[in-house]
Amino acid sequence: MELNYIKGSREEFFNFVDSIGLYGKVGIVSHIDLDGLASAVFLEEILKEKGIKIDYIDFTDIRKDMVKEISVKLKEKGITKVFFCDLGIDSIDFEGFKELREEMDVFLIDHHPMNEEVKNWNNIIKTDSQDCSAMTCFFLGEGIIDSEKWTWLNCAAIFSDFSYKEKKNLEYLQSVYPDVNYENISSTTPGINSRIIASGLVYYQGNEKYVYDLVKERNLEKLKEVHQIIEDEVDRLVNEFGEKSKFYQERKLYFYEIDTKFNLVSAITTLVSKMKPEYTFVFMQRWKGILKFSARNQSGSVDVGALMKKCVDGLSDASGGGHKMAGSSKIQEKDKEIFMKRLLE
Ligand SMILES: [Mn+2]
Repeated sequence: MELNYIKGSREEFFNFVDSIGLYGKVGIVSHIDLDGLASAVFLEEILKEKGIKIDYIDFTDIRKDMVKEISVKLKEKGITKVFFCDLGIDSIDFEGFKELREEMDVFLIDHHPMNEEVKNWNNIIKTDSQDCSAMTCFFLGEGIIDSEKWTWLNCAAIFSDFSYKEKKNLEYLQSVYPDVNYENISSTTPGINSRIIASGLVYYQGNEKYVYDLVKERNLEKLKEVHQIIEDEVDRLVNEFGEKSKFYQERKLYFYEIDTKFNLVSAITTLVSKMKPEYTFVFMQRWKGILKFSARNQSGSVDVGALMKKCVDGLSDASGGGHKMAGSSKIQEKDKEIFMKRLLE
C-alpha cells in the first residue's frame, strides 16, 4: 500500500537498517498500546529477516520525560541503534530526544503531530495521524514480512487506532475481511482481536513484554481468559456513565470520573464517545497518585489533542497532547481546578 510520508521515506528506513552492521546493538522502544505492540512485532520481523538481532525491547507510556528515562536503560545495555515507534517523542520529550540523538543512532516511526521546533528530520518517519504506526511498519516490511502470518495483527491495529476512519484504510480492511463495514467493525474479527489484545495490555500493565510474547506466538487463548474480566469491568463503567457523568451543555462536553483498579480511562472514553460523535468526552481516572485524562471527539469538530495540550500548559509534572480525535493528559491532583477551568473555558 502507498503510505503518505510527511517526513522520511522507505529508502531512509532501509539505509538505517543496513547501517546497523555486525556490531550494532539494537533496541526497540514502542508505545504500550496495541498499535505500539504491533509496530514492534513488525519491526522485529523485518530486522530478523535482515539477520539483525534485537538486544533490547521496551514499552512505554507517553509521558514527559520518557526518552530521558529510557536512555538510561539503553546506555546500560550498550545499545547503539534504537528504534522508537508510535511515540511522539519529538513533541512530548523534545529535550530527551535531542540529547539521545547526540549519543546514539535513533530512528523514529510515528504518526503523532510534529514538533515544528525539530530542525534535523533525518531518520524520522512521520505519517498522517490517520495511518497508525503498525501500518507503517507493516508496509515498510512489504515483501519481507510474512503477510499470511501477520495481516490479522495489522488489521487489529488499524481498528484500535481508528485508522479505519480513513477510506483507503477501511478499503484495505475490506480486502482482507470483505464483510467489515464502518458500523459493524467492533464485532468483526479485527475488532475482536484488537479488544482481546487491548484487554491483555490493561490486565498485564507493567508487563507488556508478556503480552508481546504471546502475540508473537499468535497465542490469543491465554489473553481471552483475562479479556472476560476486563470486559465485565468495562461494561460496569459504561453502564455507570449515564448516572455519574456531568454534561456541559454550552461546550457539548461530557465529563466522567471513572473508579476502577484497572487502567481503563482510555478504553472507556473510546467506547462511550462512539455513541455521540458530535460531542466531546473528557474522562478522568486517579492512577498511581496522579490524574489521568482521556479526551475524544469522534467527529473531529473539536481538536482534543490541542485541547489537552492547552489544559496542561505550564503545569508542573504534567503532559498532554495527542490527535485531533483522541488525546490524553496527566496532571498532579493539586492542579485539577486549573485544568477544569481551562477545559470549560
Ligand atoms: Mn498509534
